[in-house]
Amino acid sequence: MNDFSQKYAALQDILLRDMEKLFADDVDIPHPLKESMAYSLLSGGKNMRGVLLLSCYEMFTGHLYRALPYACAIEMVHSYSLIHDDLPCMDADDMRRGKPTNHKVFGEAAALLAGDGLLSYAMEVMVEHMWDDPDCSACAHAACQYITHGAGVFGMVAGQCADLEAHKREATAQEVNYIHSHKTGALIQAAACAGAALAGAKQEEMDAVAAFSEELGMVFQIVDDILDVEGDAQLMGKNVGMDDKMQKMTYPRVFGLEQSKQMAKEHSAIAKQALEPLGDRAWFLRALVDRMHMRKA
Ligand code: GRG
Repeated sequence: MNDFSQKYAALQDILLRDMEKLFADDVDIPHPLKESMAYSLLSGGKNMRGVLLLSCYEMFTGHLYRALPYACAIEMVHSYSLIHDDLPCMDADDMRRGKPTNHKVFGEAAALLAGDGLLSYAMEVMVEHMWDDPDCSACAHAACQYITHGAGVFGMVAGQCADLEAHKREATAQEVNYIHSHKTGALIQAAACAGAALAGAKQEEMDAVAAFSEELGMVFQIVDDILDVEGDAQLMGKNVGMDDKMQKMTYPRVFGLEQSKQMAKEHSAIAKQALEPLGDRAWFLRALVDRMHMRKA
């Protein structure tokens, strides 16, 4: 295992242990809500957004101390979005992360509530920790604001809405960029910026993190679209070819497969360039760009 993989696994492990605590035996969430929330949150995803938040925080502070509740929160928001996205009224997917989707196991109503529960639990966890460090409550407030903004009607929810609307007609390149930068990019950028803001990063540092993470979001989504065309369903743990079946507005559909691959390469290079002002401290983020670019799942 190289330094990057070791570091990623270590951060993911710390995050998973913290997320498990949110569903400990003494946490009073009624059955089957608790089981269905935990099923999706702890079901073997990459936890990229949580790891990104932690690594951006650690890059400026050298520790993880205050970042964990926010990393848990962003993973809960991500998990809710996947549960809702898989519902029959949206993408109607039956497999995710190699397992049946939430509504296939718990039923549609329970899955809807599991998503609602994860979103509201995420807000509660962030607000509860807002005053952990009274000297930097402004940092916690900013982190919370990045996450809520990225998740909601100016970010992911707006992107999902535009995505559903775009099925009805041919979309332009501008529209596909809007959809993906909001549906996927907004939460990825929120994770990075929340981590940096919580750490009290200076304005120039925030600018570098924001520029990098915007590009990382693009890389992530373009690769996601490419994998839906030529990825391995077994490796990905979900059905492939779904975008085409549902006539989704994807990069390969609008730009073609080869140009999409070229675009992923270009955005990776710009993402790494944006990290230059941060010097060696950003080694993990540079490697993360490569890993997300080359990923197979
Ligand atoms: C329902 C409000 C609402 C939003 C849904 C996230 C989303 C918006 C839709 C998911 C559709 C999709 C597959 C988008 C592509 C990018 C993406 C979010 C992929 C899944 O993220 P990963 O690969 O998942 O990080 P894991 O399983 O690793 O957590």
